[in-house]
Amino acid sequence: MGSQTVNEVDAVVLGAGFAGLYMLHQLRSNGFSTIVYEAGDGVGGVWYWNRYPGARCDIESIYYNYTFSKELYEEWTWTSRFPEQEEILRYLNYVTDRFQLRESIQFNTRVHAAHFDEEQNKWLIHLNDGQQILTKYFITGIGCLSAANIPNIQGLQQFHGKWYHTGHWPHENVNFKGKRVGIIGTGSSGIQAIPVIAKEAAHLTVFQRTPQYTIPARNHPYDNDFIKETKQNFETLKHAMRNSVSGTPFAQNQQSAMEDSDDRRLEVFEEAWAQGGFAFSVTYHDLLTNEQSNEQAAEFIRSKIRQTVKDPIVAERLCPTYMYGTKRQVLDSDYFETYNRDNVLLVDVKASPIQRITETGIQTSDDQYDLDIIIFATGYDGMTGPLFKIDIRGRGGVTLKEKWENGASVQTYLGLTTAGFPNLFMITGPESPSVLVNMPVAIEQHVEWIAQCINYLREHDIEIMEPFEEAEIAWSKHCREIANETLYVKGDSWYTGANIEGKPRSFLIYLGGFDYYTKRCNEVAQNHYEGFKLM
Ligand code: N01
Repeated sequence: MGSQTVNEVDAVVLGAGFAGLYMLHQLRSNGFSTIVYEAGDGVGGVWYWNRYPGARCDIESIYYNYTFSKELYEEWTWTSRFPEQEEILRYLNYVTDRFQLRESIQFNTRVHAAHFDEEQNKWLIHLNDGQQILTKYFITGIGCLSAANIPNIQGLQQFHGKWYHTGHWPHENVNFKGKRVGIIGTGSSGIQAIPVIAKEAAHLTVFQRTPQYTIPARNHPYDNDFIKETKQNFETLKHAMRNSVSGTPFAQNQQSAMEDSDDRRLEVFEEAWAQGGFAFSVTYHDLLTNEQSNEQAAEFIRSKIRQTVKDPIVAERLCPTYMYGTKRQVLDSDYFETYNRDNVLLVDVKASPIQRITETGIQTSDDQYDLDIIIFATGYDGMTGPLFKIDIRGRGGVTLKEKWENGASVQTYLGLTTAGFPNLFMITGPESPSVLVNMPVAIEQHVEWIAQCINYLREHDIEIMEPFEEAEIAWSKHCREIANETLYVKGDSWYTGANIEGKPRSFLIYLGGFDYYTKRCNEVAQNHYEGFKLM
C-alpha cells in the first residue's frame, strides 16, 4: 500500500508482529479490506525492536511459531532449541512474503489516536503523518510489552556516552570492544544481554535492584531427525498446544512439592535443572499457590547460585528473597557464571540507590561508576501501557484510560473487548491469558475468534457489537478471583504494574488456563455471542 492515502477500509490493525500479521491474513482471506499500521520499518513486532545482544526467545522454537498452516510448519526449519531474535525475525519476514502480506502494511506509521464516531458507527484513525482513516473494525495487535520503561533518573541528558534501551535497540551494530559498559536491570532482557556483553566489553557493571531466579536454558542446535519427527507430528503437536494450559505441550506434575520427601524433591528439581528451559516451573503444581512449596523451589535455585558464583558475597547479592515465580521466570545461558569474570562488577542498587547520571557515568549513594555506554534493561509499562499510549476514545468521547481509571479498574470481556468501545478488539488484551501462555498460540486463538466473530457480524448484518457491562464485570471478577488464589498477586513485577512508579497495582492476566479460556470463548461464539450487544 506504500504511502498511498486510504480513506476507508473494513479493518485497521495495529502492529505487524505475530498478532497483526495473522489478523491481516485472516481478514483478507475472508474478503475484508484491511490495512496494518506499523511504527517500525519492517515486520516482527517485539522481534523487530529487541535486537539487543543475546536476545532470543525462551519458548522452544518448535512451539514458538504459527500452527495455522501445516505447509508453513513443514517449510520452516528452526536451527536451535531457543531461537535467536534474528532467526525469529527472518521467520516472520518469510511468513509475510509467503502470504503476500507486505502490500497491506503501511510501515513507519504510528497511530496516535482512534476515536469512535457514533453517528457513522465507525472508528476514525489518526496517523502521525496527519492522515485519517475510517474503519468499521479497529483491532490492536500491539503486544503487552511494547511501551518501554526508561526510568526517570536525573542527569541522563548530560551523559557524554551512548545509552540504549533493550527494547529500542539500534539496527546497526553496537561495538562494546574496549568500552566500559553499565547495564541497569536484571530481568529477562538484562540476563540475556549480560553474559554476551561481558565477553566483548572491557568492563561491565551490572546495576541490580532485585536479583532473579533464573534457570539454565540449555540451548542446543536441533538435529535433523528431531526436526523431521516434529514435522511429522505436526497435527498431534498442534492439538496438544491448542488444548493445553499454557500453549505448550508440557503437562504439569499434579503433585504438591510438599508431598515428596526432601531427597525425592531434590532429584526432581535436579532433573528439571539439567533439562533446562521451563521444565523446572512445572515440576510441581503448587509452586505458585503454596508458599512452602514455593520456598523449596526458591532455596534450590539459591543453592545453585551459591555453588556457581565463586565470591560468596557476590553470590549472596545474587540470591533472590522474594517468592519464586512471582516475577517472570527467566532462562539464561551462563548468567551466574559471568560474575566469576574479572571484568564484571555487581552493584546492589537497592542497598545503594542510583542517585543520578553524570556526564561520565552513574552515581549511586556509595560510589561513582565511569562508563562509556549505559544500557537500560529496565523493562516495560506492561499490559495497559501500549494501549494507553494511544488516544483511544469510545462512546461519548471517553478515553480507554479514563474508563479504566488509568489502570486501576480495567474491565474487559474475555480480555478481547470492552464496553463503550464498539467493534474494538484487543489481541492478547488485559485479562486474557496473554503473557502466561505461549504467545503465538494465544495470538492464533484470539485472531481466529475475532475473524470468526467479524464474519458472523457480516453474515447477520450486524453493524456493531460491544459487551454488556454485566458480562465484563463478571469476567473481570472471575479473573481477579483466580489470580487472588495464587502468589502472583503478591509479587512486585510488571505483571502487577509494580515496576512503574505511580501505576495502580493490578494483575491483568487470566490464569484459569488457556484450554478453559478457549472453551469459554468458543461457547460465547456458539451461543450467538452471548454477553454482547449486537446492533
Ligand atoms: O524487564 P523486567 P525485561 N533502577 O521488567 C530493573 C519478556 N522478555 O525487559 O525487579 C534500577 O523483567 C528491574 O528491577 P526490579 C518477558 O516476559 C522475554 O527484562 O523492578 N533497576 C528489573 O530487574 C519479560 O518478563 C524474553 O527491582 C530498575 C529490570 O529492570 C519481559 O519481557 C526476553 C529500575 C526490568 O526487568 C520484560 O523483561 C526479554 C530502576 N529505576 C524479555 N527500573 C525472552 O523470551 C527497573 N529496573 C527470553
